[in-house]
Amino acid sequence: MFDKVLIANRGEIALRIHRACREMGISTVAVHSTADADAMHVRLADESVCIGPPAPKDSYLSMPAILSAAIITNADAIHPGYGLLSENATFAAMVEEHGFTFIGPSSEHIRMMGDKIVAKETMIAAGVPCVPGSAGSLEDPETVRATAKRIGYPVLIKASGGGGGRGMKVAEDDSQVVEAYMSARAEAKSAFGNDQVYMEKYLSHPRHIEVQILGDAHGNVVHLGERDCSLQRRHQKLLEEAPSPALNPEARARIGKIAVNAIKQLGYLGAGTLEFLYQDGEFYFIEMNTRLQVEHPITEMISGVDIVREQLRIAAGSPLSFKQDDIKFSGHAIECRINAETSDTFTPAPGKVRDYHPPGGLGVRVDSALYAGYTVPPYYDSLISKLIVHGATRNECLMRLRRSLEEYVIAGVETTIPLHRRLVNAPDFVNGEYDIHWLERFVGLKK
Ligand code: MV4
Repeated sequence: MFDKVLIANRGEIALRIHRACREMGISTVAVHSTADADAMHVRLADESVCIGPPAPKDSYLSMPAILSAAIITNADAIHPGYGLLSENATFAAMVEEHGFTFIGPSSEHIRMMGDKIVAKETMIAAGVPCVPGSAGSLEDPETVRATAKRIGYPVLIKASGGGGGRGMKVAEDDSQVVEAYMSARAEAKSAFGNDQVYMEKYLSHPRHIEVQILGDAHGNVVHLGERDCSLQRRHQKLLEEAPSPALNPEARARIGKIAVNAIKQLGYLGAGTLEFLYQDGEFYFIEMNTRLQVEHPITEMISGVDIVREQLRIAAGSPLSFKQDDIKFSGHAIECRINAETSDTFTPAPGKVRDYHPPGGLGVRVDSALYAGYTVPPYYDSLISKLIVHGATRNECLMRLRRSLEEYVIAGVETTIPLHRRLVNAPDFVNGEYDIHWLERFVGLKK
């Protein structure tokens, strides 16, 4: 096992990784920008290195700065967390070339899944169900119109370099499809420097269901069940739950098998997530994330598995500490993402936290780097806390979540807590009846 791990991230996820390391007897190195000198992840780490000015491109995204920090502290491995450099194949390769272990999959798997066309082709070859669509990239307007006609309108044009919803265009009929194709290409070119696009049948009311998997260097692959991440606004998730209230035991078993089978064929190492759309009883693979995800704690709560601990074990060449049959799924978990944002327009609202009182008690977990007196800086993501609640049943989980949201005090900055308090009482949510479009309507209807 490693003696020392450098954590190339900030905020709550840097703390989360620090905690797993300390419980394994591993010392930690925090890196931070000048804006984060007072951050909790820096205070808790065994050592810290200032790697640059506030702008992420000059600090948390600077590969030379992070590698230099690893060299001078004599770290063994680097954990990238989520966002930032976590899905940068060049960074993963560079970490390994400098003699450190990248705590994540191979740079080849990161690169493969970063290209959505290659990812989809790979999954089709592995027998994973995908949305009907074009075979690879669309090269000319004639093929575009013929493909759309074959799969049937409405269709969706997606950027191969995209993901997370950027650069998508819907076409309702033949009169719109070439225009949609041209504008998707232009947008993709300027956003990702890659104008490759592909086409899929547009699913009108799916749920977003993702499966957490782990693969080790000894041929073991397990899934840790699914998460329902349908509650999103402008591709920003607000609340996630596990298991999905939309799946019956048969569908759950089916998607678990599909995910494990795919990952075995890929020879994938580390933690990963397969994203699916689920509509009318069918799953359709859309993308794979090759990193630890923000919402991983709800999976930990229902499976009892410490996902970051397993990431560290896998990267060190150890086998997973359990087999599929050892995992006993239990109860229900929900995560509320708490952002420092205005409640009306979701604009970032950084500032000083005057008072801080997180909820606690049985079944309540708060992943946050906040403390009273901390100033939320304006340069980074506005996620400041994750409230994660577990209950024996979905209803117990909801009752506990409501009382936790009642208790939670974050004074001085505006947060999404008031929105969560409304959401957990909305009848559709309480009934588990929502798709990927439901939240946009809910936030639009308020007051
Ligand atoms: C889709 C879709 C409907 N049909 N693909 C958006 C993010 C990207 N990861 C995939 N996305 C979608 N792909 C087909 N063929 C609808 C979406 C979509 C969406 C997906 C998941 C969660 C929220 C979403 C919000 C809008 C659109």
